[in-house]
Amino acid sequence: MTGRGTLEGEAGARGHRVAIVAARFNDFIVASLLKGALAAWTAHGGAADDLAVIRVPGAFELPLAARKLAASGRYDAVVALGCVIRGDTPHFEYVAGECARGLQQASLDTGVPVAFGVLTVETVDQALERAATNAGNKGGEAMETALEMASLLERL
Ligand code: INI
Repeated sequence: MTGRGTLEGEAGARGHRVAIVAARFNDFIVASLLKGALAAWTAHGGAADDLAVIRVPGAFELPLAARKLAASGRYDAVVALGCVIRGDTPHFEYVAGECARGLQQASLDTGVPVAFGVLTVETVDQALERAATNAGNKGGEAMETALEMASLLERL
């Protein structure tokens, strides 16, 4: 509780179980997102035994795996990691759009937080910026969001 009538979660990992589901496509970026997520898990006190990492082929496959993990009852939150780069084809719209829609649906259907750690960018440079090893790593941010939401849902 931070002030009268205000309720928030906090990003503590201790005692929580989390699944990370990460796409292999564009792994030169996703590997950095995964590193960021693992670093955030450890920094917030998470235990190695309470974290599972699951790999899927691409961002399009993230929602189904995330939904099954969320519905399993084994995890307090799921973190989805991937990278969709626009390139020259309309494929981007389908992959990125369905990935985002499906992950939100997985969360709403199961009541388990699913954090959106999927980069949807125009260029490789933009992806590299967001997967950097500093504080701006979107994988780390997604892990913190998942932990905060898991904590909040316990309090609501
Ligand atoms: N998957 C990604 O994760 N990122 C991409 O940029 C991407 N592009 O550009 O095509 C991509 N495509 C593969 C897709 O996610 C599925 O794995 C594939 O269509 C099979 O279902």
